[in-house]
Amino acid sequence: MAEILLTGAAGRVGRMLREGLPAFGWKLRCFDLVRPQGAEGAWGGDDWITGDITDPAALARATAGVGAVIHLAGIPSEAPFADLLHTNIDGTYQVFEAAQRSGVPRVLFASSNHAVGFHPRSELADTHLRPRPDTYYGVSKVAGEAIASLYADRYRMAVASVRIGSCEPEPSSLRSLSTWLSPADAVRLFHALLTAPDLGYATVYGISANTRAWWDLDTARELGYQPQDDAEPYAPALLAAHGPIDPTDRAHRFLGGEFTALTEH
Ligand code: 15L
Repeated sequence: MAEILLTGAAGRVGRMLREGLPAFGWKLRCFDLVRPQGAEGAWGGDDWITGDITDPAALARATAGVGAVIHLAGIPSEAPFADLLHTNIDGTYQVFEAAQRSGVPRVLFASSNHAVGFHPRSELADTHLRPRPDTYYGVSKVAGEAIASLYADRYRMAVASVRIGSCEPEPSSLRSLSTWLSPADAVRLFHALLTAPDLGYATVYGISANTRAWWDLDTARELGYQPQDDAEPYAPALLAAHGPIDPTDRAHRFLGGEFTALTEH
């Protein structure tokens, strides 16, 4: 199998994919601002490139010869607009541009549920929801999805925008009973998207097979994703600690939960 470039490899989701994707046969090349302690052994030498996600020269080196890019790098929550413009929007443009110049045929972009976070949570949301960001962070993910779509159409690259829910070891809130993406399912989802034969351009939600899911997994399943986890076994303990669920609370009224109340200037 070809080597895969993982940007944002030092981050939370990056670490999960670093730990899980090799078991599916993938060889990883990692990219981040820093090389985390403990990553020296398995990720020594040329397998870990340190650099800024907006640096075309570093990205040219990082994308040379890889079979696909998983682009996770970015600021993961609300921040001043200028910072998001630099790291998330320009960074995503630079990654797609470097991938295109290096002839990389497939790029998987880590978008977020916060691209559509201001939609009220009424029924199971499909992947055709219009962008409705809940934060400047959400705006940066909408922009990233637009860049991803452009590169798919203009250069015929296989591209997916993955609107990740709450990717954490265990569901940590009542909201994440609906939005959880287990680490093992995250690995299954990215593996499916790396291997899907007719990807074209796809938008998918990144969650586990949660009984209380708010987002439709049909598109992801059609592309080969077979989630194995469900947040439901964690419900009794979470409900005992925080419950019962109040549907008028923003955490449950909007897809983006409490992000809809964040402001940052
Ligand atoms: C995200 O996009 C964030 O990166 C993550 O930290 C969580 O807040 C997640 O969304 C979520 O909605 O739970």
